[in-house]
Amino acid sequence: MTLKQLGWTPELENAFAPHRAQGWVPARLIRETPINFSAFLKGGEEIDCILCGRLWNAAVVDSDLPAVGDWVAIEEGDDDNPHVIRAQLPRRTVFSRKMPGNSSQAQVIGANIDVVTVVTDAGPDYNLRRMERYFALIRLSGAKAVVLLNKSDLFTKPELKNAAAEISALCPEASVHITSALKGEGLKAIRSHLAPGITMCIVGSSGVGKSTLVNQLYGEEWQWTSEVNEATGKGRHTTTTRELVPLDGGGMLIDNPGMREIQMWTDEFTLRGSFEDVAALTAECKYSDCSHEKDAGCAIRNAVEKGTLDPARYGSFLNLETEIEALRKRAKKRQMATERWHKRNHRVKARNLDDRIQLEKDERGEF
Ligand SMILES: Nc1nc2c(ncn2[C@@H]2O[C@H](COP(=O)(O)OP(=O)(O)OP(=O)(O)O)[C@@H](O)[C@H]2O)c(=O)[nH]1
Ligand SMILES: [Mg+2]
Ligand SMILES: [Zn+2]
Repeated sequence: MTLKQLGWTPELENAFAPHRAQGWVPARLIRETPINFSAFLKGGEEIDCILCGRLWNAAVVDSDLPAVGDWVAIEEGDDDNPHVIRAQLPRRTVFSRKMPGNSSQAQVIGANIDVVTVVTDAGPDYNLRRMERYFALIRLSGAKAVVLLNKSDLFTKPELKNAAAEISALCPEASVHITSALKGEGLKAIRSHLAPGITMCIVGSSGVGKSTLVNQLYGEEWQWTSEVNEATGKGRHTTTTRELVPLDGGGMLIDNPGMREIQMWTDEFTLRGSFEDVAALTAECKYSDCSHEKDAGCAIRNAVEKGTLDPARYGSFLNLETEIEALRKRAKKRQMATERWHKRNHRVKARNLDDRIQLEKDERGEF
């Protein structure tokens, strides 16, 4: 496996020049655990590596830290010394979501992703509001969107066609395919988005068949899959770590654990992008500060009443605004806390002479 097959580009080669001068080698991260990382080197050799303290300290938020899909510079170790990640190369794209829970931080799902494939079905998992959120996050990432309506063996043709049409209407630029991972149907359509050097990140709720698809595309068992719980209709939460899988036919997949929570981690720009039609209506509201709720002459509410705007879509437009406002407040709070922490931390550090010398070296870019 060459670096190019792993997604290496001339831009990365340029960015890597100063690291090569240090004697470090490029590698792509394929797995992360709380204590270390795994990576592919040129030639496809798999190594375990740790992060150097300088990068750890320099990260202001978790999303600054290396993640699966990132390209890094490795100082190679030996029998007594571990391989160490010394630097991280700029990301071409990054697919993130808001971290689960109350944090306003972003969680990186995958770096340098070309295609994000959302797996769902035409039944229990089908949820257009959730799809809207996925599309907003994919737009923000810079990757291409693909949606799979999986488990087609369990649904009728009209059900599948109708679901595909509704999803396409939300995001016309997305490719929507009907698949059955169980029967190996629709694999060709998925493969059409893959090529040497291309990385596809596979996301979706638990039990929709992500790992089954990865196994089919890989050609043998790569990930364990679980039986569906007959009572709930959901698969057990089997995949626990995200992992980059290279395919023989070219391209790479990142299998992910099922996502229980896909929250907005986005900005106003992206929000407008996914609600352009609704946003265009706001210009016709009678009052410029219209809340689109009870105000008279609201063009959005009129559209709902006339039947030209889906009431559910109107609801999620209002919710997204509220969600983003809350996100902004939390982000600001966090920013202030981070600044305070930094000031305090630097004062403590500076009291110690050794640390001060190290700090100055760090600032000069020495290690
Ligand atoms: N009928 C049918 N069942 C499928 C299909 N694809 C997957 N399954 C079944 O759905 C269950 C869950 O599949 P997984 O591949 O483990 O699902 P997952 O998305 O990886 O789930 P997590 O790892 O928990 O996120 C398994 O029992 C699969 O056999 C399909 O196309 N049709
Ligand atoms: Mg899985
Ligand atoms: Zn209005």
